[in-house]
Amino acid sequence: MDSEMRKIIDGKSIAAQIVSETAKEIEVFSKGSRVPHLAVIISGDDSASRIYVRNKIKTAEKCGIKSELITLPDDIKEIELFRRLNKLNNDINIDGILVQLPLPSHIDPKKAINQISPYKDVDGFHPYNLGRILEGDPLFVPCTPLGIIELIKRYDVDTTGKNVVIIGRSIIVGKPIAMLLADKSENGNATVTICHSKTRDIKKILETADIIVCAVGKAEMLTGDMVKPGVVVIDVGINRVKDVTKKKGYRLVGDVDFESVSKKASLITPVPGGVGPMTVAMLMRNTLKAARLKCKK
Ligand code: BQF
Repeated sequence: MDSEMRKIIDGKSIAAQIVSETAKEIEVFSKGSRVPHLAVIISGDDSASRIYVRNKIKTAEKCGIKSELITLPDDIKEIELFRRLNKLNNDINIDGILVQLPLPSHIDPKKAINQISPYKDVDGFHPYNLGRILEGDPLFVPCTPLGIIELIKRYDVDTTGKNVVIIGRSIIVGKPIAMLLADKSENGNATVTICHSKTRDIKKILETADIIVCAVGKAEMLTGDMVKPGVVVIDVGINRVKDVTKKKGYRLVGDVDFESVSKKASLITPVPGGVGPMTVAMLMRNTLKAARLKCKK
């Protein structure tokens, strides 16, 4: 493998490895108990969401996780969605519950997530689970931050005392990954800066960055002139850009301009095939964890 290939983080193959490790663990677990069971709720016809849900169910199958897809009409009443969630919470045969976001605009996603039992919350979006990250004693960590930590671990990226700059402050990625990397833990102990749309002089801040996590949802916003040589770059973005040469009429790009940034980075995640597959792999781990949790109760 030449050096240009070595520096591209292969999220796809690490994720496949994790899926096969998890499948083995589930095989053992299932013998003493039963197959872990995941419920996935989707409402609305967001085309990206449908692809994501299909990925998750296919991957669950590979792991030996039983999954149940619940497709609700996009004009579903909030109260009806809550009733469904409550039923799943009380169903002893369900280990993990996931509500695919975005929900239709008339439903408040925070209220919906609040209805999920924190012990079945395999996406880790419930305030209880987010609070446990703040406490430094996480239970369910959101899958994307968890996947990023796992990539950092498997690529032996040392975070102790390093300057990490996170671009994006979302509750699903930016804020949890910031906490995890700053935590007193094996893959933490970093000095973390969170940047966002109101940050002044982001270029000045990026000059200090040993590691950059880019999670803003703006196609190719991070360019080579903004990073220092040797930087480790984690690209969380998945953006569709028009491309008439493609069958679908679009292609996927990250928040990072791969072409220019990869020339300066020592390690970089591609899009697709970087963080994305890791997100799905971590969902499998969280589902097994939920099944194990239930056994203890
Ligand atoms: C890849 C997601 C934004 C908003 C809601 C593999 C996925 C994506 C990319 C995937 C994502 C992103 C998911 C690749 C699930 C990750 O090869 O690069 C897998 O399925 N994801 C989601 O469920 O909701 C999202 C991103």
